Amino acid sequence: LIGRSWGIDQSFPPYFKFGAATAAYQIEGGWNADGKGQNIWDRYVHEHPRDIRNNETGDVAADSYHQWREDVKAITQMGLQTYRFSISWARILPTGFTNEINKAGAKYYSDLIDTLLAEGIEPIVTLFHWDLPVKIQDLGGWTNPLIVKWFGDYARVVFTLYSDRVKTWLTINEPVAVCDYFYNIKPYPPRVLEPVHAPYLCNKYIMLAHATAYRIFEREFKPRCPGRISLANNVLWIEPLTPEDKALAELGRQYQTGRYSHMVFSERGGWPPSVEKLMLELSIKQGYSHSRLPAFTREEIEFMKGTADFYGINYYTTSLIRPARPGDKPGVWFINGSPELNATLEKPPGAYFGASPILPAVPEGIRKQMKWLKQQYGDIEIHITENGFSTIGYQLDDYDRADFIKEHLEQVLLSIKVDNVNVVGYTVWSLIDNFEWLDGYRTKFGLYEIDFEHPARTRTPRVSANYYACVNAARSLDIPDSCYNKNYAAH
Ligand code: PNW
Repeated sequence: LIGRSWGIDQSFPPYFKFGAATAAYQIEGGWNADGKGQNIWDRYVHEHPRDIRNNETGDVAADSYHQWREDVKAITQMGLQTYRFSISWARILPTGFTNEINKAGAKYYSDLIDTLLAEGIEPIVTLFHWDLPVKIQDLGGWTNPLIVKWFGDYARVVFTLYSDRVKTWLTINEPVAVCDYFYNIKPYPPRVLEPVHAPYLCNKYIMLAHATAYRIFEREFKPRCPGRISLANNVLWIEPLTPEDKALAELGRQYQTGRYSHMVFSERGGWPPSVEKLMLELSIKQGYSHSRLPAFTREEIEFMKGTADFYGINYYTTSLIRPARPGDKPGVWFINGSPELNATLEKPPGAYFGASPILPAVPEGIRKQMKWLKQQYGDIEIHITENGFSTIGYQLDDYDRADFIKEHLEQVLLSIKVDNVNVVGYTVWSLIDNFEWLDGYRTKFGLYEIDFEHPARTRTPRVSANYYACVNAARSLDIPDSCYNKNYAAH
């Protein structure tokens, strides 16, 4: 069939997998259930309730710790092939360290995995989606080099528990958010405002931690339990505001994506050369005797090279870059700019907004980003690990979310069929409404609505769930208008 738009065949290749994604702290609740330890989000929402919209917390969230069978039902109703979820480090290791393994926590994920597999759904498991155990944070978190070993120890426990059944792994969700965002604004755990050194120390050790988990998996588990492992990078796509800003835009991409990819995916390894040079020159000018971007040893460079079996991307938005002008606010990188690049980011005209002011929708960006990744790192397999649209308040008629998914999947088809990019899967953010970090429960991302007033946290499919189920059943975007009806998935 020839599709209605773009003049290309609207069907997805047989190997392409549709799925949906969530993260532990955002859905589970059960924050102190059955011996779970505390993580930085547990501590933060209790100690600084006013920082979060309506003083909300993830104490109960969507209650997936108890209602997970309802999550599996939703995935089954839509007929999805994959479910991406994350494991709470402190639920498995209450102290953060391996001295104590919480049996109830281990069983929780084991039951979830077994039930998914019984329903024919492939689990995609993230080891870390921002919920660091408090003890590890108090010892310096991602700025302490020892975290590389500690994360490896945690990863080994998880691989031991589940690698017989889980075949796709993601180590870290959006290291650029963990390092560049959370150390740049005070009201975000770990509540350490230190944008000068912390982002770069974190950048080095989080990537070494990723590589360590990969090597442990490769050596100790892969031979008996084959599987694939990578990380999920947030790939804000960056375009020049004017033709003069072309070089700056490329530097911006290296700064955003290269700093979390080059050491793993490039042939040469290490930091992206342009960023390494920039940071060294800048640091010397600022009076430091070394670059603020910590160097890798030869050994570390070799150790990290090739530590991914595919590329995971979380794509939400595109920004335009230009040189900073007097009066521009010092940037929080990838939200509005960067003092290092002396650059400011602007929202592209024509972008359309959901509930989030920082994530306007720009569907073409996902295709451009993937083309760039192929050109930078070769013909690597790409899995879209997050892509989603926010709305406000209770409403099931989310035609805008269905359109958002359609417009992005159109771009994915163009990537596959025109650019010959090897995109193998797509997981929508998010399966269900959840705790949207500082925005509490106001901002909704779910294909399924959660009734947060109801103790059972009832799940109800939105129009977007029906639409997505239909696309998945047809394996095509060329589907009847009736797919926009309510209650399709329930049938
Ligand atoms: C993602 N940006 O973070 C996270 O992985 C999810 O946990 C979160 O719920 C979701 O986005 C929606 O916010 C992002 O500025 C943070 O481009 C920032 C950006 C993108 C994604």
